[in-house]
Amino acid sequence: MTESHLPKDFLWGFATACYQIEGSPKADAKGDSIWDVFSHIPGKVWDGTTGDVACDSYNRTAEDIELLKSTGANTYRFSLSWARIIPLGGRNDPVNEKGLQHYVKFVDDLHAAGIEPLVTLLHWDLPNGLWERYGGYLNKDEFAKDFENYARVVFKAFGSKVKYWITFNEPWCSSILGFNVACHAPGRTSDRSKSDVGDSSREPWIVGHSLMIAHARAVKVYRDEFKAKDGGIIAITLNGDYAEPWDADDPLDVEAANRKLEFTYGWFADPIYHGKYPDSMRKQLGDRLPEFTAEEIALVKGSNDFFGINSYGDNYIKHKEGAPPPDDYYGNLEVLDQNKAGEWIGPETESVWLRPNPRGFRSLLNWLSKRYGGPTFYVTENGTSVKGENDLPREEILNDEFRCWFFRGYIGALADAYTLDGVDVRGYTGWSLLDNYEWHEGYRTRFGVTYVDYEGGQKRYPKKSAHEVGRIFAKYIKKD
Ligand code: PNW
Repeated sequence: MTESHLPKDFLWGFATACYQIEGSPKADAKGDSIWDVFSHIPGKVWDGTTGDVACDSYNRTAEDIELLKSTGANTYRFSLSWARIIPLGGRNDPVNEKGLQHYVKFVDDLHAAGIEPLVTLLHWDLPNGLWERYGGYLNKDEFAKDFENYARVVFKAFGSKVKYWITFNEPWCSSILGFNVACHAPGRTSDRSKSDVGDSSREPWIVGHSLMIAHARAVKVYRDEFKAKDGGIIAITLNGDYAEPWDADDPLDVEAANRKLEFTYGWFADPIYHGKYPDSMRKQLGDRLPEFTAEEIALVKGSNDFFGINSYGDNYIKHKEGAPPPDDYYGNLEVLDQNKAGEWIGPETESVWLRPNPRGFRSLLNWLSKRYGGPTFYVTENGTSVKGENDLPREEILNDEFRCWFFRGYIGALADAYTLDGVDVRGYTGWSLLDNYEWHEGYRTRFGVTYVDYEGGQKRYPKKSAHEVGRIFAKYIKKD
């Protein structure tokens, strides 16, 4: 029997996103993002909190780097705040050197600590200036031009210091959660009990299309103007959990499970790897799903140097009968936690949408690898919340055996996918380095391997998992 392993030069570490950890929303002339605005609207966030302070990471970069070092990590994934770099966001708006240099210094400090930076250009916090000016992602042409300009400013400032770039984090969330479910900024939906504005049947698909074009344009800029001298690679990070049939003997459930993966991953990955949207999406959405022009698809096809994936849990999928309502975004199916036999897909966590199942993660990597011709994968997020964690005394929070179990299972599944199935995976950043602002859930849901005491001055306390992840990778990564 083969012992599962990971390659010698494997990158591993932890991930964060700027709005979730930085705080200091006005520091050094930063502009507002749509999340600065959204989080301050009463009723949008479960505990009424905002990211105004969060983990105070904007003022604690040295502390965060020390923390990373203490875990043994060799990689850190973080995101840049576009509104710190170009406060109003647009291509004719001024660049804010202070905001830009904050991140250049951070990257220098990471290198000095022996940590490879993996940089996300946009993790949901669109400059509010662009939202107000032309509706942000709803205006494909304006948005793509402004994103391209922002990307160029950043590529130029960092040069060869950054070798791993991610254009967007999870376009699925920006589109569906922001323009249909409305739990994320800017909170638009057809559901008039939640918002006066929005069209869930059309806007998410327009937003997704804009994000694809903007991604592809930024990639083209990097390849044409920077790649030869700076030597980095660039891609988009997609999210989605694995999907298994509710009744494995029902071909309609088997088909529905596959369709769910098409509606999450395929929506963005099919155009990049196959040059078109999935047939299942075109069939259900018709002309509500935008068409690529010949010029657009030429730009989008092939626009990934690697496949970035964020995945957490697993689900059982049951097909639905009849025609789907116009706001359906999963492909006319039910997403369930139990199968026909009543078995749970995995244990409960603090997140209603997350039930871990390591076996499903291995299956997901195989599904993606097979469908997209064996690309190189970087897992850019994977982790778990813990049911009731926030209510426990600190000593018990620090002994997060459940999270350790999660990482053992998932990293083991990753090593199995690499060794036994031939999935080409080269890196992994766990979510997250720190407990942080879990968007509309506020601070109650904790994903960190480090406990952050929000009442006690944002002091950091590493949990057991902060060290366990390193021990797990030490076991799998080849030494010679
Ligand atoms: C990711 N879902 O979001 C994000 O990239 C992080 O910023 C976030 O903190 C983390 O996961 C944990 O939630 C997701 O409902 C949020 O399937 C929700 C879903 C998926 C991803």
